[in-house]
Amino acid sequence: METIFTERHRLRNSKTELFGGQLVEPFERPSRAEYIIGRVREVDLGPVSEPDDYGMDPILAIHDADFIAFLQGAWSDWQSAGFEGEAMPTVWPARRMSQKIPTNIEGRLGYYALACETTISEGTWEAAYASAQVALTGAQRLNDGAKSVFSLCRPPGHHAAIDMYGGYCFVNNAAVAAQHLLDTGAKRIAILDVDFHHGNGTQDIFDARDDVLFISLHGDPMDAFPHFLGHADETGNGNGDGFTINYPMPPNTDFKTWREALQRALAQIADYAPDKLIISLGVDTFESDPISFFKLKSEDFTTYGADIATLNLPTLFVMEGGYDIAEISVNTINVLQGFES
Ligand code: SP5
Ligand code: ZN
Repeated sequence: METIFTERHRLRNSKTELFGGQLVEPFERPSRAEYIIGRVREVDLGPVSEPDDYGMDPILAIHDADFIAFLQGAWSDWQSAGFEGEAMPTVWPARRMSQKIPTNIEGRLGYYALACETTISEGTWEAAYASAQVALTGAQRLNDGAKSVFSLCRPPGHHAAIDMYGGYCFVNNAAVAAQHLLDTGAKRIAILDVDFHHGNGTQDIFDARDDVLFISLHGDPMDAFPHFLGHADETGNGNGDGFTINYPMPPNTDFKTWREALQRALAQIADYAPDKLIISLGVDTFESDPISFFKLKSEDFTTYGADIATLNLPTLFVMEGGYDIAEISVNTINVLQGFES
């Protein structure tokens, strides 16, 4: 399997995350991608290629233009305001307040953030842009006839909504890739999100559409981030009614239970008969992930990679989360090797 990767991910190197009331080293850090690309090379998964540059249009096909302009200017605006630390919101347009977009950077941060653990730092936009190009290049490889591709995206994307960032995500890489496939001939795309966290951004983007089936397996939002989306009764709206499917699961869910949800999801994808499949691949379902609560073991990742392959669809794997530094590379590559076995 070919891997698409760029060192430009290192431009996302924030120093702080708000966690437990303290500023800590971010869980989403450059070494994540270095471990994964190291394992890709160690097991000789296949060639590693640089992304091509598809420009801004595919990003603006998914995200609100003012939101993208905000991301592009946020670090500079924050510095101009004279702040010493990294950019983070402290106020939100909460219930019954005005939804007018402020001009001031502190107001704009609150307007566009869905969470404040994720700071914006120098290079964040440049890395997010490059990460989207990694996803786009992988999607185009499927168009060119590849059976499967691994887009080693960093920063991740599935929490990024039409006009919101957070959860370590800025641009929704999987959604940008899906739209590219639709704009280049596909009629239907399925996105299966196996990251521990609900893919609220992807759900938001395709909520009212029937040309993308979105299915997510995740920690129940009653207990897990992002807390405010991902319930089982969210099934899509308008034309999209029935094309969003959520499988929230409780703390300590083991592989047997998780795999039952996966098998149901795979049957639903087969019924939908998409032209291509995108996997939002987070490995934070691992039993010792530091911020999650599922109990998958390393060998389970191989098993479910093989399960996904039974769909026999052209498949793009887009990297999302996974934070147990020592094990994420093994678990990620286990999925890809299981798929190819
Ligand atoms: C892409 C992705 O996986 N993003 C996840 C972002 C989660 N950020 C908030 C984490 C809050 C975790 N609280 C867990 C407490 C564990 N005891
Ligand atoms: Zn996650």
